Amino acid sequence: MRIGITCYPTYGGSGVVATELGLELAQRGHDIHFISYAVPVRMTDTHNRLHFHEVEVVNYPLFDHPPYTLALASQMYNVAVNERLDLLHVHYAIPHSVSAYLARAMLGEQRIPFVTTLHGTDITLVGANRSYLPMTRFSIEESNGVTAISEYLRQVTMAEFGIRRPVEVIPNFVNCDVFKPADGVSQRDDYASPKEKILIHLSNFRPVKRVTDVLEVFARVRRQIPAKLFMIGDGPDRVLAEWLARDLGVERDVIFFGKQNQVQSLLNCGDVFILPSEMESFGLAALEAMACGVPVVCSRVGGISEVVRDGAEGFLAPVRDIETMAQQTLEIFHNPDLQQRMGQAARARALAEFCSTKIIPLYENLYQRVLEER
Ligand code: GMT
Repeated sequence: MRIGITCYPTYGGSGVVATELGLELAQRGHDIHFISYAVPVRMTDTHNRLHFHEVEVVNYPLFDHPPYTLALASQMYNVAVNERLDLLHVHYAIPHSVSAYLARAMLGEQRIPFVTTLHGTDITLVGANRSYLPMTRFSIEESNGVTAISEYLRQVTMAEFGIRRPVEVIPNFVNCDVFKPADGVSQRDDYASPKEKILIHLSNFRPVKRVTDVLEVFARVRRQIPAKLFMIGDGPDRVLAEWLARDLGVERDVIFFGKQNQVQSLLNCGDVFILPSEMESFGLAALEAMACGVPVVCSRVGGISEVVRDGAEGFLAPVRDIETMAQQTLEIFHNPDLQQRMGQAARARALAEFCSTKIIPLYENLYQRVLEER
């Protein structure tokens, strides 16, 4: 198939999922055309079936806000015609599904179908804002196929948007051959002594990720046991986190890595991964850590409990409950048997439920159905 994929190219879960999907589909023989304003961050590999088409947004003094939605729709139309696309797949409803709707209408007789994948804040935050709600609901209803990345998100979408059409759950996935436990060689000696434990956090440092809770948990853990904290990623709350590390007196044990493309080699150094988010419709970063055989400590919100089972692959705690998360992290750090058991369970769950080999065919089936229904 010839598939156009649109996503936010920046550091964020929906862009990561879209890019990894494109890479996997290219390896399975499909021609993939990414259409966005920049090359997606994880698009580091080249492949003869992978292509990128930049959306140029022309600015003009009259425009307070450049009309990206329209520029994207035009570029979708161009790519669909020039590359004879079979379908478009957009990740994150706003504004991508609206652009796809416009491109499909512009294509007239050649109309190609589009699939929308909902990721989380496009529904829970942005979409639920009254100013965006009618357009988001319309473009979801008009999509030829709609998927949500967890059952939680499917239910929220149906209930809060009053959606009448079916929404299918296709969970996020991980390439278990790339994200895997370190086979003897890991970089951990570069960062920590053998008696130190390593706690890891990876996110886009938005307020919803509660990165300051990560620091608060680490400071409590650090009082009990020698440890290092890896903070991977960047975003609006990074400076806040850096200052808090200093205020808490742990700055020498915290490493801020910024944005990284090869996160698996850093995840491989970890003893525990922590994700204390206010909301998380899936928690892709936790899944990537699990695939590397790292136990996780997460807040019990949204779709996280569909990925992590409390007491099996790690622990879940109420949002903002820093004391419980610190206690849970220490329990794993103090007990190597528990760490090993949870790490193995985490890897096994990633392999059994969320491996790309299992999930990518679900997307291929959906594309096939959508093309047949057309
Ligand atoms: O981080 C976000 O809030 C935005 C969003 C994104 O586009 O990066 O993340 C969502 O999509 C990820 C990939 O499907 C999920 O793993 C995240 O749980 C989800 N974030 C939220 O629901 C807050």
